[in-house]
Amino acid sequence: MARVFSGVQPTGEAHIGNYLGAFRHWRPDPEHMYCIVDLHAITVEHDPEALERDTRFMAGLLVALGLHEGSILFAQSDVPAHVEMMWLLTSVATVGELERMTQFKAKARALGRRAGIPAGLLMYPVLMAADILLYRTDEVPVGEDQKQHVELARDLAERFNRRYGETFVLPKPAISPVAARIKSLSDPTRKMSKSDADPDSKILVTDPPDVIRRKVMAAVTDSGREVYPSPEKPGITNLLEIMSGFTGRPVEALVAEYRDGGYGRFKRAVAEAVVEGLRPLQAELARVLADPGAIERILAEGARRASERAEPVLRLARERMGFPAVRRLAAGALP
Ligand code: AQP
Repeated sequence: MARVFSGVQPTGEAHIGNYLGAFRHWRPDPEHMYCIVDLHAITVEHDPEALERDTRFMAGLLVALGLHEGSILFAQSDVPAHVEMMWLLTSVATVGELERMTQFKAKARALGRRAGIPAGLLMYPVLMAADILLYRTDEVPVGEDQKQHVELARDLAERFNRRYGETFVLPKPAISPVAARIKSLSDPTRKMSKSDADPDSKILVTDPPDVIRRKVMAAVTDSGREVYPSPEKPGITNLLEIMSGFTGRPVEALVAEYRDGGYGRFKRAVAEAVVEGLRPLQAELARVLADPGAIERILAEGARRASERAEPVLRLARERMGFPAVRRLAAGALP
C-alpha cells in the first residue's frame, strides 16, 4: 500500500484550483495523511486571528470531504517533529537550490526588495520536505505548482541517505492529468491563488451560486466566439479544464458540444457545472463548521496519531546524524 501525504496552507479560503488540483484526489485511507500546514502560512506576513480561523476552516473542509474517517487529519504545528526534522534537513539543502524554486522567486518578486524577503519564504521547501519525509511517504498528490517542491524533497532524501545512511523513503509527486493548474479568471496566464488580492480572480469553494455565475460570466476570454483549447485562448482553455474537472467529461466532448454556440452559452454551462459540483460539499461544510468543538477533537486525535508515526523516523534521522537517543532519554529524566 502506497503511503500518501499531502497538505494545504491555511492562507485564506480554499478555491476551486485547490479543490480540482488537490482535494478531490485525496482519499480516506489508513495509509493517507492530510495536514493543515499552518507553519507554512507564516512564511509571509500574517494575521494571527486569521490564521487560527483559516486553520479551523481548512480542517472543517477536509472533514466535510470525509478525510477524517480513515485517514489521519492534523495540523502541522501540533506535531513539533516537523520543525526539528526541518532543521536536520537544512544540512543537506543549499541556498542556491532554494533560491531557484519558482514559487520563491515569484513571491519574493511580489514582495519587492524594499519590504524585505522573510527567511522563512526561502526555507519553506525544506519544511515541506520534512512534512513529507517524516511519514515515509511514497506519493504526494499535489497540483502542478507544488511538483518542484516534492522533487526537492526527493533530492534532499537521496542526499541525506547517501551522506548519513539509509533513512528516508524517496517520495514522488502524483499529479492529476486534468485541472492540475487552474488559472486566474481575471488573468488566465497566472495560476488561481488564495493570496491573489483580486476576489474575482478565484472562485471560492464557499461562493454562493449567484457569485459563481457572476465570476464565470466576467472571466477574461479572447475576442473570438469558437470554444476550443489553444495557447491563444488561455481563458477558454481554463474554463474547459474547470468544466471537465467538475463534470468528469473529457475536454474533447465539451468542445464537440459547445464549439459553435458562442462564449455566452458555454460560460453559462461552466457556471452551472461549478454550482452543481460544489453544492453537496457546501451543504456538508456548513454542517461541519457549525460544530467547531468536533473539529478541534478531530485535530487533537490526528496530532496524537501523526506524532506516533513521526517520532521513530525523527529518532532514526537524529541517530544517523550523531544525536544519540540515549542522551535525549537521559535529559528527559533531569529535573
Ligand atoms: N491553481 C491551482 N490549480 C490546481 N491546483 C492548485 N493548488 C493550488 N493552486 C492550484 C494545489 O492545492 C493544494 C493546496 O495548495 P496550498 O495551500 O499548499 O498553496 P499553494 O500551492 O501555494 O496554493 P495557493 O492557493 O496559490 O495559495 P497561496 O496563495 O497561499 O500561495 C496544493 O496541492 C496545490 O498544488
